[in-house]
Amino acid sequence: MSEPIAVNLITGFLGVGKTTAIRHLLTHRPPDQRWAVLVNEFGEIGVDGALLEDTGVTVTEVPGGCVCCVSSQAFTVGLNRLIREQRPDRILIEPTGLGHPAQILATLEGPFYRQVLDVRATLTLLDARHLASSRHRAHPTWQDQIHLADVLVASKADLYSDTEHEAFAAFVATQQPAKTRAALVAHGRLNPAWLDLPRQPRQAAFPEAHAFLAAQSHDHDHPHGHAGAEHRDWLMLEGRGDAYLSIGWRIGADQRFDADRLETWLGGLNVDRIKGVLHTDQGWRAINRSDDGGGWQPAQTRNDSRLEIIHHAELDAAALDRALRACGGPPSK
Ligand SMILES: Nc1nc2c(ncn2[C@@H]2O[C@H](COP(=O)(O)OP(=O)(O)OP(=O)(O)O)[C@@H](O)[C@H]2O)c(=O)[nH]1
Ligand SMILES: [Mg+2]
Repeated sequence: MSEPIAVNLITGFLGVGKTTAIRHLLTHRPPDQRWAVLVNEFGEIGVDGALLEDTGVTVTEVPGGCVCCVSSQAFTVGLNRLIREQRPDRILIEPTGLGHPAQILATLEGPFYRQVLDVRATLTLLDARHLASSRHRAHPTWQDQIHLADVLVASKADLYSDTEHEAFAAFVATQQPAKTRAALVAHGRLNPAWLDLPRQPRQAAFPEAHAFLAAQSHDHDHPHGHAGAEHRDWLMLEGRGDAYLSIGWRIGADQRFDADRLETWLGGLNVDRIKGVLHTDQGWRAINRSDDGGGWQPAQTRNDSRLEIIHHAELDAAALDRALRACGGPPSK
């Protein structure tokens, strides 16, 4: 029988730097090993796969909310296919930043995968600036992700003040049981050796988190749990869950946007998260913006444009769709 496949969860709240960290870890994979990535995105469209496209590593996407409450079947189908087709030596799993990782761990460690997977340390990224934010600290998902961490990483450490460094150290000292490792990391430069640390068994500390998410994720429960306008070359999908809202588009590549107009429009939007890869009059361009800003980068040619907007309050989908169309898309019907 072949060796079990090493698996790690790279978890943490929305926009905290998980995909950036995975990109870094992938560049440190041993040359004789095949690694694969499974991403479960909150948004219905899925952009992280496109953002990792140039790494040369196969990325399987399971879009549409938190896999635990929602599409655990989509998750296992994606995982099984990945195992069968890729036969990887290691799988890095990025659960949605608005997801509850306990159920994923329970699935991975359950009887079905016992012979196949070797679940190692869970690496949780935390933005130490959120330690002072009651909206984050009170969020059951935020708490649960940290509780399940074996390695707790304060990400984006290049942006911290001394106070935030101290707040992280004090927070780490309160953790029970103590974390296997804790570290401040800038630009996703996680130590690849952490991936081989063992996973400490931990019960989900917050059963109420699951109940909260199940209630909040109601719209995702249904296989078509989204409102959307579907045309062949212009698909818009809305998702809702965990007290957040997402609006995403998938658009045929023959649609070319005006890069300057896109930049002005998205630059003026006051939302938690924007990410996308779009075909523009200045070529393929990627945007990945969280609280800290984050600009445009050149991207590889693809066969569709993708954009996701995520926010913790209501979004006007029709107005956003009109605004995107005004950046060079077809007029609304
Ligand atoms: N300054 C700084 N920016 C970072 C760092 N890590 C990530 N970012 C930026 O933060 C934004 C979000 O990074 P991602 O890696 O996409 O975050 P994520 O956790 O995968 O986001 P979701 O999958 O949407 O939850 C991007 O604009 C990154 O460039 C860091 O260490 N320092
Ligand atoms: Mg990501």
